[in-house]
Amino acid sequence: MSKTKILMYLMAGVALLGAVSCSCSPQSKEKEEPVEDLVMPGNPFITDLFLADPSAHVWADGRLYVYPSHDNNPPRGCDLMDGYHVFSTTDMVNWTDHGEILHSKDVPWGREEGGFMWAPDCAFKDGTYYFYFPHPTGTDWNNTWKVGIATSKNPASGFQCQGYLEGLGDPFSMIDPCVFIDDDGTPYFYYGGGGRIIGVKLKDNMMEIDGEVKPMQGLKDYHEGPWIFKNNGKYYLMYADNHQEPGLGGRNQLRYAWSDNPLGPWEYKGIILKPTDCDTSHGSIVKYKGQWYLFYHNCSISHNGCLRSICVDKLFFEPDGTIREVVQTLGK
Ligand code: FUB
Repeated sequence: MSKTKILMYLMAGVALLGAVSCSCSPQSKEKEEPVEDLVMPGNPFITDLFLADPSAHVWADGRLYVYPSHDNNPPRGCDLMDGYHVFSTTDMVNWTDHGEILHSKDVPWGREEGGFMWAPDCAFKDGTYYFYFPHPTGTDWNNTWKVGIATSKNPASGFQCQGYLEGLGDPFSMIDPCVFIDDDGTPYFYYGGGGRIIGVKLKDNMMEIDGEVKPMQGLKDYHEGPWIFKNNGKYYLMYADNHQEPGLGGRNQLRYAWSDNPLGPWEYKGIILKPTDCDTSHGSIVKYKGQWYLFYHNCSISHNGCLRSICVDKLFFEPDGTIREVVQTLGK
């Protein structure tokens, strides 16, 4: 091959590398996909089970999956929550219940009494689905939390317990895990209730943290339930606050902050969802078929804060990237 040809190939290679790293940069604009104006299911959209804390993801098979926690009926506070189910759809109206994917009895290191299978999340990397769930090891549940990991080659079946994340620090309120994978494939892990929120990079094996955990700075009135996602180069962190309603007690709202870095510092931006009829609030935001959606829970079927139901509404961004407040819809 002539020297000129080699030079030409080298230059083309450099240009290609530039293009690839450019499309991964946090500042890059996302490719617009056409918006499919799907008919909404009406809220709550699953009515035969009590479910809460929905984590929604779109996987490569083109389906939208929801990984909620499961409020068993009758409840005893949140103690008896157990037996995670997974749901999926292609149109928001018809939902498949894929059945139970994990129970406390499948967790070898879990507390003997079972229960306390609280808000989970799921991530996909290199052919494997990683299901993260908070669960205590002891009777003194709030001081013995761990974040367990179960893995599968399928998004809604075959999950096997693999152990738990080490090095996360103080187990008090070590709940509400959330995993965010950046455009360059770097995974980040977040967790935290009781007003404390921690973030850290994960190793590529998705089962070990990579570096020191650090508190997320700049959030206003953080309580629990972090959800991190990215839109047009900005990182967004949604969370439940400590809002109290006079005469009613806790009526948490969903707030958000943004950052140019997945581990902050964050800039508080506003409220996404005012209180539903539940004391807790916890949700996720996902883009499906060109449209953004907010998943969350309310208590509109049971009127009981421990028997919650999952809901979904469309979510819109303003031209400056801020999020327009979502007004929950009820019924069909
Ligand atoms: O569902 C149990 C707990 O209630 C979750 O971990 C919190 O986010 C709240 O929704």
